[in-house]
Amino acid sequence: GGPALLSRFRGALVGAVLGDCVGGEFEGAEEVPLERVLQHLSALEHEERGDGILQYSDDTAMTRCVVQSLLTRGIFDQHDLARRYNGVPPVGTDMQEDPPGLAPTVSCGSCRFAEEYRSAPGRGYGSGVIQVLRKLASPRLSDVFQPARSQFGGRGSFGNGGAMRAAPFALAFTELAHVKKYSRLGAMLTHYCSLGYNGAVLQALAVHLALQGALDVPQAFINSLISEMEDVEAEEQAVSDACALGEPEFPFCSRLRRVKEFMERSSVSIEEVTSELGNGIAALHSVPTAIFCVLHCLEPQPELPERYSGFERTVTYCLSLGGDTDTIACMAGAIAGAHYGIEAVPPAWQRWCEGAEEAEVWAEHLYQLYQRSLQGG
Ligand code: R7I
Ligand code: MG
Ligand code: MG
Repeated sequence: GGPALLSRFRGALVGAVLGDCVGGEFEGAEEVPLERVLQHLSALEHEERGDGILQYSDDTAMTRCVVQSLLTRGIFDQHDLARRYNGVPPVGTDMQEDPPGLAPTVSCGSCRFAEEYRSAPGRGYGSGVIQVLRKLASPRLSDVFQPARSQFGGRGSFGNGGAMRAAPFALAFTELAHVKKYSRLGAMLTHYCSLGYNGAVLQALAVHLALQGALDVPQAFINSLISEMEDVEAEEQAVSDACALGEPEFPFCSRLRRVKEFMERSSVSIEEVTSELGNGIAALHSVPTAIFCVLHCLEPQPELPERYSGFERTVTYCLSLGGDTDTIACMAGAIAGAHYGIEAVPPAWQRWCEGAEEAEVWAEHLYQLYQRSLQGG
């Protein structure tokens, strides 16, 4: 039952891009009246828009690196991915040509990567991650994880930059163990702290489960996430990072349990969500929040327009939390898109969001890769 798998793939990637694009408007805002969010979104329904296209930020720029690396290499390749993050065309690849398996409409030329790199500050990258990206450009670098490891006094970043680009790992790998392993490594290239890369694992797991239709039974969905993360967070590094940063043991699990408590309540205020789950740039303060947004909006909300699809409700709710709105909406958009499918994603929004069309193409190619993998090829 539910949407076809290809529709879920398209929903996940287009959903992530739209969340990033529409969420950018409120990034960093402390309080966002719902009225303003609804105004911002209804402006997308007009044929003409004075403000023009909504541009994507680093969330999408880095997601596209993950997608293109996975598609070009057909496997996880940390060296290829590191170069893409940084904007340097991978060595030994003639980047004037499109990689095998990619439609010519997808621009993969070196100009495009360089463009991504040059526009880095304008795309709103985290202040720490820019240093990592610069170091990844060094031709003398042999250990691609070294720059990330040396961040923040040697502990690595706990920002949500690994999690915001984790969705494609759920679309490229059919097996749960692979989704966990590669989303972790993909994040570790910039986020070496377990509180950073485990956020990416959690986000990839949520998308993976949503693709299987697991959100049809919300309680089972959150229980699966908690039990998977109990495993992930039992790792020695996770235990010592949590202790060093003054977090409780199993920090993601404890936030997910809070999500579960919220699900059982008849009403939860925005203030409770932002103070207890968070809306900040740390992965711990945003990935469980994004998951909550999806779960909370599975049912119609009295304060939202009745005609809104579940996807629209989810993104609207994310924006109304304020804080790191582009990233929370990007992550929740990916999960919600995987659950509801592309049919729930409004075409009007897609028209005004940069990168939405390209995300459709990524989805189709990742779907083909996924199907080949299912068939054992
Ligand atoms: O995580 P990252 O890529 O940033 C992603 C965010 C998203 O909201 C994007 O939309 C964009 O706006 O930025 O970038 P990092 O620089 O690795 O981490 C983000 C910020 O988190 C850093 O600039 C720090 O302020 C903070 N931070 C830390 N602060 C102290 N100690 C991350 N890790 C640490 C830490 O270990
Ligand atoms: Mg951003
Ligand atoms: Mg952000």
